[in-house]
Amino acid sequence: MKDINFSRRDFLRTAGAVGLAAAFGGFPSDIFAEGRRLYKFPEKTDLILLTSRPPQLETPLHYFKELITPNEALFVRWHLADIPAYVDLNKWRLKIGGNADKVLELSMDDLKKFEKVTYTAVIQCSGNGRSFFEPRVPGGQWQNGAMGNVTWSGARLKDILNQAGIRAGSVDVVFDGLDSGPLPKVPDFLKSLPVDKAVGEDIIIAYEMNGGPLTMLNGFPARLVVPGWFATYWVKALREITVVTKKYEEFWMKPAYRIPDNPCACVPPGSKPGRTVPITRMNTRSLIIGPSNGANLKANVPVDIMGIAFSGGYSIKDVIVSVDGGKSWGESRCGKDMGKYSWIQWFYTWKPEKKGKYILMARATNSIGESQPFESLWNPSGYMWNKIESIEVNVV
Ligand SMILES: Nc1nc2c(c(=O)[nH]1)N[C@H]1C(S)=C(S)[C@@H](COP(=O)(O)O)O[C@H]1N2
Ligand SMILES: [Mo]
Repeated sequence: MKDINFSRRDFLRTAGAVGLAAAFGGFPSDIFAEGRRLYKFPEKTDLILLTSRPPQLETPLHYFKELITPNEALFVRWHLADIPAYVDLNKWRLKIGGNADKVLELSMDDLKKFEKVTYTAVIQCSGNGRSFFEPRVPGGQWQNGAMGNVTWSGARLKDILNQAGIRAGSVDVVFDGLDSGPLPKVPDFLKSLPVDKAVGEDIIIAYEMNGGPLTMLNGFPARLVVPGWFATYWVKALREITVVTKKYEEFWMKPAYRIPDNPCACVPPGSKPGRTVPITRMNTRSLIIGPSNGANLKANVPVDIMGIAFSGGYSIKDVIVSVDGGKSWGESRCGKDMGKYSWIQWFYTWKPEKKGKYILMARATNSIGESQPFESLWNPSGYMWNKIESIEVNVV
């Protein structure tokens, strides 16, 4: 691996020169994971760097051996270069307005007066796994680390909207964060939910992740959590919520973050879809976390194959495992059930008898029968990757 000529001292000098914005630059570490150099950003551990401005950081796979992803290891994805580097809670207010009876301006203390709801939910970028699509698609070339499993706490969005009093004729609820882009070139990152979805029981404005405050890069002081749905809706560093009477279709809802409007959300590789709809619920996925791809195992020694599985708000029914490239399958044992939005760990004990190369595969099915395809379902944005993953190990 060629070393890039960039010391920490150089970095700090560069950071000083470009001012405050660079407070959120990272610096390169000497650690590599999966052949990629890791970078260290404020409040985060060494993560895989996709871009630094805006920060896009991927979690190395070995963190997924844990049921819960630590705050410092959770992936980071921002779209716009100007992201908040500091928020003064004495001044920060979450404004709720639009087609409502009253305008609310909630401080953090106000937010904490609403009933506190806690659950564990997978957060996953729509483009997780994008780098595996063939033919390649443009966008962040994520491998499998644009996801994590986090215990979130916060106030129900429904309770807050009820306090504001949604008026008749409301259609969408629009969410805005503290980040901004170089307007008018890049539109502000605004996302919307249909009103019916927004008042759902489980949607929260989270002010805690894993029992602590949100890290700056993961949306301090508060973010939307839409469990079961892709993270594009989980607007970070919330500033304003607006109830609107027309379908909201600005840039980040249309044309961005849309999938082909058909049951597979796919089109023939290389082609363009006719009709599209906003991406919403996550599909079913499983991953093999251990042993790692390319590992050497010993013949006649039992090994616990371990992985994770999750789906968009429906529990995992089973995860089947193959150690012969998909010819035969056996059922794995699932670990502790942390609820329908969490991932579940699975285990499969295998004693390879003969030396040689083996292809290991895992396939999850959720409680409503949704599973994973043997061939990838292509779409031009590289969303919803959930092809059955396979890894190769050597028995020596
Ligand atoms: N304010 C704001 N919120 C945002 C985004 C953003 O660019 N700005 N990106 C969204 C997308 S696409 C993803 S994948 C998640 C990433 O959340 P994380 O950085 O906490 O992992 O944040 C979502 N919320
Ligand atoms: Mo994303």
